[in-house]
Amino acid sequence: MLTHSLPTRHVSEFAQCVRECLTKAGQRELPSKYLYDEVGSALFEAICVLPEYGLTRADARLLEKHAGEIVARLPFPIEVAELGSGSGKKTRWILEALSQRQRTYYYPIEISPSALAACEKELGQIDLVSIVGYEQPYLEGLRAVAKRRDDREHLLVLFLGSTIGNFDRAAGEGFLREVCTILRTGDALLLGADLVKPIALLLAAYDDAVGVTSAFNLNLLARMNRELGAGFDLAAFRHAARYDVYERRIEMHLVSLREQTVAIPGAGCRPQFAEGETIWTESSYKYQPEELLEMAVRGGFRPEAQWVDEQWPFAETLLVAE
Ligand code: AVJ
Repeated sequence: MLTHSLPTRHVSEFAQCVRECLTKAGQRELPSKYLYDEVGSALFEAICVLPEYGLTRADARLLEKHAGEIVARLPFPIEVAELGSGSGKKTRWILEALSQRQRTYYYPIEISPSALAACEKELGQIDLVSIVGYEQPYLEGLRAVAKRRDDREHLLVLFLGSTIGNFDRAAGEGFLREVCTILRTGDALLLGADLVKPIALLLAAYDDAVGVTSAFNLNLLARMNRELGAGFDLAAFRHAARYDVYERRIEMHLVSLREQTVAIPGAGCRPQFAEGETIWTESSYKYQPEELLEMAVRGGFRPEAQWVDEQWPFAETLLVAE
């Protein structure tokens, strides 16, 4: 197994971002990608099996059910790149269907080294599938993958699990456009996105009874303690999931339970928090099925097909680069 990684950069980038995000006035906000250190990635895997969090199971169900049809609509030969592979479990169906037609290269692009390792373990044993992991940000990794293929090789990009929901709508569309510029005409993007559904279901999915999502969120404070020597008292913050009806998004916040000042030596700052003030740690935008098609068209793609899960509204949309 081969992994292309960029080792030392992350901690200092994290420190710099924490400093910028926590010292500015107004709503504090940390990018959600920092939730996924080794502990966070393990907690996210646990979230995926919670009864309240139907998203991952819906994604996997659709891929298992329609892998044959998805693969039948792709050009050949083709290589597969996945943006944010996570553990890679859901990807098995696509790779197995593809490998019945051709030897397949699979490039998981993932900033979490532990998730990348899990993915290599999960998918490394499939016949006729070769894995080359890229421990890089999505677009950098995708550019590297796109560059190494030969002229006749097409690319299927997987962007599953509603990771697109972490971008706001404009940025999500911009991201699709960026992906499209890296691709050749006829290359494909399979986009998995969570759909709007009753608010009570969404709130429960992001604030489960066992408290795994709360731990996932609070781990960001623990991570700052571990990596930046910060002095966060985890008992002085609580997890909150909110739904913004107008924006159609779930927000995760860490609410300060009292007025407090926290030293973060590794980031060179001492942010103050008023009682009730929050750090906004994640947005999860929810979509209408047609809206995904419109975004994709504006991003340079032609919609080829869309599948929606019946049990938990979630869409798999197959897009072709024009
Ligand atoms: C992996 C970004 C799709 O937004 O639903 C799960 C992350 N956050 N529970 C999501 C998450 C809280 C998840 N994504």
